[in-house]
Amino acid sequence: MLLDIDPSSILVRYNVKRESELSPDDVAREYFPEDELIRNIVEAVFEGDEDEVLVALQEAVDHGKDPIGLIDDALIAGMNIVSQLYDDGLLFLPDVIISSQAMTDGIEYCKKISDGSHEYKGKVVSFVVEGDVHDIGKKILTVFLRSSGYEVIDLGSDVPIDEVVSAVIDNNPIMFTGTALMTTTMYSFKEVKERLLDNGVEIPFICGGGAVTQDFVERYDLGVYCDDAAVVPKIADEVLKNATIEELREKFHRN
Ligand code: B12
Repeated sequence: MLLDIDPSSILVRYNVKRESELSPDDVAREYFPEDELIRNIVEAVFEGDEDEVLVALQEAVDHGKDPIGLIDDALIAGMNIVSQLYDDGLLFLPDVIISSQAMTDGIEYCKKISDGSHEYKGKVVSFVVEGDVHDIGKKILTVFLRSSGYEVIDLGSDVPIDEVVSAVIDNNPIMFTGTALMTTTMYSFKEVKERLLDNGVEIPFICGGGAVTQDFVERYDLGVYCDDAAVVPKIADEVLKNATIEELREKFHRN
């Protein structure tokens, strides 16, 4: 009875045959955007081609695209495709590192060519939690804040709790931001918050990054959650208008 079964039809039925024929490039192409100027940047990030990223960015800017807008629309879009394919097991860590470097170079370039002649509206401290090196999201939010006229004291990644607490106390910012990409590291947020409250600091603590959820952040005082770095300047604008932490949660948290 078993001998009557054609194995190749089983592979087709369960899509194994087709999937194994698709290369990462084939899969990525399905995610590339239609706008050619944006697509060239996305593709260059995907390929991890630092030189081509800069060439494609300049071309897009020459055609009227806003350099800061390109961070979200093209550079992050390219990195998101890489992250997706990594999660799906189609790319490996070296691919991710090469693409993230190309994206970071692109962000620096956008920062350089955009008009940075703002007056500071206020000061913000940013950091990635202790034990966590994932700093791409933090770099992005720093660029957005700076390009919106905020002075950012960027403490970097894998920042010890003591250092965060001292920096917030010493710099007296309007708010501070924390990034965590790992479920094991995000608990540092709570300790940072407790140490600051012990020191009488009660400013908004904006938290985000892959592992962090709104549910987690809502459970501690000062915490305001957001999943999009581009929204952080809008939160800062509200803080300048004296919005309370409850009002920030109401405005920026999802129902
Ligand atoms: C790139 C990457 C790396 C790079 C990091 C390079 C760098 N300089 O950042 C390298 C290769 C070094 C790395 C190392 C490791 N990684 Co890694 N990595 C990733 C990967 C593929 C992409 C992360 C990323 O940069 N995404 C793009 C950015 C733009 O997204 P983002 O940071 O989340 O930011 C967005 C939002 O969250 C938000 N945001 C970010 N910060 C903030 C802050 C505020 C205030 C706000 C409002 C918003 C906000 O804004 C951004 C969008 O606008 C993820 C998988 C994934 N799909 O996420 C794994 C991932 C995060 N890594 C993981 C792990 C486990 C590791 C390693 C332990 C090694 C390993 N076995 O893979 C080490 C950790 C070393 C350490 N101690 O930190 C796990 C974490 C699992 C978990 N939930 O705990 C993930 C999820 C992979 C996985 N599926 O297992 N990694």
